[in-house]
Amino acid sequence: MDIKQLETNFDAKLSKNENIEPKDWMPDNYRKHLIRQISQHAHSEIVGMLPEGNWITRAPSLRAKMILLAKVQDEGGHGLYLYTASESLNISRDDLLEQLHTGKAKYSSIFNYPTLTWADIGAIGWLVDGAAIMNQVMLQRTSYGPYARAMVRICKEESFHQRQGYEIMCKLSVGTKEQKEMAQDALNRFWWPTLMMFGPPDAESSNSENAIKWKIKRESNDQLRQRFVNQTVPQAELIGLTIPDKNLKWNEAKNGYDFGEPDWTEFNNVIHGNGPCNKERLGARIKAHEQGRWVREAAMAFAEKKKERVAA
Ligand code: FAQ
Repeated sequence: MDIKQLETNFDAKLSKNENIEPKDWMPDNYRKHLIRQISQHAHSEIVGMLPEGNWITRAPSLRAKMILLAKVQDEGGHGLYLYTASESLNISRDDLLEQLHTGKAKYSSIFNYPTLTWADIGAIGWLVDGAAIMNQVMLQRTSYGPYARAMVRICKEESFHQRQGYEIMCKLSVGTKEQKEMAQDALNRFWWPTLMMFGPPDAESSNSENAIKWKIKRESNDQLRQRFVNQTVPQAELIGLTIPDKNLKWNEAKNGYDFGEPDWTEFNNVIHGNGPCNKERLGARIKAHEQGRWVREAAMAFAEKKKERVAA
């Protein structure tokens, strides 16, 4: 089949909303775009384990500790589904991790902020997982089959994570004066970085045009950000917390909130390696990778021996 025919078949599948599968022909730029997005998503999941993992030993009760432990393990699992989906595009796990460790590949900006108090664990579950779900619900219908299927399972688990975080915030809000202040302080620090998770404004989003054309993304960064604000403001009001935005105001005409502009200079600094915890996060990942080397080598040696035994 000549290239024109292959392109026509690819476009026809997209227009019928059929998934593209690993063995299907796909344009090179579609493949590269997916490797970039899916692997950055995978990196976000495993780097995202770090700020929360930091609180496992300090959780305020056994129940809270078990829930947090399960959540952090889930994030590790999400990373694995997503690395596997990336590998189906003909790139090795070693290459993907190399890109993370050398700073060539990004991961979500949000994980470069510190978790200073237990309320931050509530804020991460409520806001960060809430934003992640808002973005990922549409990705269940993304055009690449292995990514779409991974997202179905991930979304189910993220919903539990979001409730876990909101429950922490609810409890703190009806606790002592200090506990309520702690919850408000976590909201103050995590609100704007959470809005940045959706990416730059549409007019500056260099990848969006192709992502929408190829049905990788189904909605734009600004549309999702708006929906997240609309959903989250009433949740904050319900538990007596205040969104730290002077410009937040219900707009009847658009049936949604008007809200302030995140600090995009801060966002650009964070995604280019200069956020509060970038060096610490990357350092921790590289150290974990080095410390796990003997496990990978032992597993490979075992697999080789098994192959030899089967062949003999
Ligand atoms: N952080 O042209 P766009 C989670 C980069 S999972 C860092 O708009 P695009 C679970 C972008 O890569 C959270 N970089 O890009 C969890 C691009 O640079 P590049 C992760 C960002 O791809 C919860 C440049 O800016 N979720 O939280 C960010 O169309 C709790 C221009 O941007 C996903 O990855 C950012 N926030 O839209 C785990 C979802 N925003 O690559 C533990 C899948 C933008 O050209 C605990 N990804 N950039 O060098 C997506 O939906 C998209 O990739 C966006 C960005 C929306 C993130």
